[in-house]
Order: sequence, then structure tokens, then C-alpha cells
Amino acid sequence: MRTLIIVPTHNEAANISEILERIREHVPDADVLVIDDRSTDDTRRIVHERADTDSHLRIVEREVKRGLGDAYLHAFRIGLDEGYDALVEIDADLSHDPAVLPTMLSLAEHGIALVIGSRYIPGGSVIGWPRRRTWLSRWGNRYAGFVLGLALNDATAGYRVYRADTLRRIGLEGVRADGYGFQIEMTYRTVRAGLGVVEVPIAFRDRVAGTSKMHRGIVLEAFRLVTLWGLSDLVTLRRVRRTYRSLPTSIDAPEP
Ligand SMILES: Nc1nc2c(ncn2[C@@H]2O[C@H](COP(=O)(O)OP(=O)(O)OP(=O)(O)O)[C@@H](O)[C@H]2O)c(=O)[nH]1
Ligand SMILES: [Mg+2]
Repeated sequence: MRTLIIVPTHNEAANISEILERIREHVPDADVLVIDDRSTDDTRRIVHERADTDSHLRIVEREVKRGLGDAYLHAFRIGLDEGYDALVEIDADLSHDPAVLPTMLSLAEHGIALVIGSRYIPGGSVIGWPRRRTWLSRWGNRYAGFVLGLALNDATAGYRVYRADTLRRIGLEGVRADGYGFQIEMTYRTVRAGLGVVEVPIAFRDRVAGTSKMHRGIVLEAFRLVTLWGLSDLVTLRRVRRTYRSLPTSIDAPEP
């Protein structure tokens, strides 16, 4: 499987070297694309230096900070145009351990449309977050799962493998959310298309270096959009029809 690992960055100079090294250690054959939005620290210089000796590493530099969702959409389009089979999302801040990637990629290779590195299934964990943040993330996920009928535990997770055919099937047009909302929107599209999603347990570690780029607006956007999509499912009976379609189409009746 030709794999493109996408690493979004905005001022991640303190983490970028280590994450790139660890990715190389665990997935030596994959291509890596750093998509940087207007970093003002040394992030770009560090990536350029490494790219000089690593032909499988490159950087896309954008001069406007357009948000995580927009950065991933940009990188997905590049990956699809270039014919990759699998596209990986991983944060630059070392919260996601690249050691799990071979397992996730092998599931994708075996046909799983979307593989999610999940904090909230048995074996998964969150290390270093204050209790309030874990609570918000956990209940936010429960809310999204319930309202949208996702049957998943970690739809906001940012550690994922998409098969390229999944992205082609669900389409990237009209995806409008950023941050957590973006992850939920892409998951929702995948589930709605009837494609298989599998969660793999991960130990998520809070960032040790650098500063967070998430803010309250992103949480509120996710909440607002999830509620809107849920209501629209309700009004259009879309979810009811989806459940109905997934039922067995014929039941063998006993011969009279
Ligand atoms: N290209 C790009 N990358 C971004 C943008 N915002 C955040 N990122 C990167 O996306 C990843 C996730 O962002 P984080 O700030 O770590 O968000 P988080 O993991 O939800 O929260 P913390 O770990 O607490 O910071 C990191 O690698 C960031 O550098 C953006 O606007 N553009
Ligand atoms: Mg982070």
C-alpha cells in the first residue's frame, strides 16, 4: 500500500524532529507530508533540513493559518491526485505514538475504510490531561455518537488512517468543520456511506512541549454542527432509513 503520512503543523519546532524520527522508525517506507500553516518558529527550517537528506519527506507551506480541517483537506487532495492508497492523520505534538501505525495500516490494507486510534475503548487511555478536559472530550464523544448514531467511542480523534477509496467515495466537497468538528464530520460521512470503521486502542499523551492551538470556538463549532446534523437526520428520517437499509434484505421463510 502506498502510504502518505500527513503531519499538520503550526509552530511545532519543539516537537517536529522527534515525531518525524519516530514515524521513520516505525513506518520506514511511507512518504511524509508536513503541511505547515504560517509557523513563525523554526518548524519549517527543521523540516527543510531533514528533507534535504530524506527524499520521502516534503513540506507544503501556506501563508495563512486556515485551520486543521482545511490543512487536511489540502493534503488529502494532494494524496489522492498522486495516487496514494492510504492517507494518515497524525498530530505533530507527540500525542500520537507512531508505534501503533503498522497495526492501523494493516487494518486499512485489509479493507477497513477508516481506522481510528481511539482513547475511549478498552486498552485506550489519556495521559496527562486535567480531569475536566478528559470529561469534556469523553462526553462530547458520547453526545456526537448518540446524536449521529455513529456506534463509535472516539469520533473526535485526530489519529487516523483513511483508505484513498474511502475519501473518494465520501467526497471532500462541502466539508466545512474545523478541528474536532472536522474529525466528526469525516467520520459521519464514512458511517453514512455504509463503510467499515474500526477503532484501535491508543495511549494518548498530552503535549509536553509547544502550545495548544485548540480553543473554545472549535469545541462550540463541533457541538453546534453535531446538533444541526442530528436534527436534520431526524427531520429527513435519514437515520431511520439507514438503519432499515442495513437490515437483512431477505429472510428465508420456511417452506409451507
Ligand atoms: N497546518 C495546520 N496545522 C494546525 C493548525 N492548527 C493546529 N495544527 C496542528 O494540528 C495538530 C493538533 O493541534 P493541537 O494544538 O495539538 O490540538 P489538540 O491536540 O486538540 O490540543 P493540544 O494537544 O492540547 O494542543 C498539531 O500538530 C498542530 O500543530 C492549523 O491551522 N494549520
Ligand atoms: Mg495536540
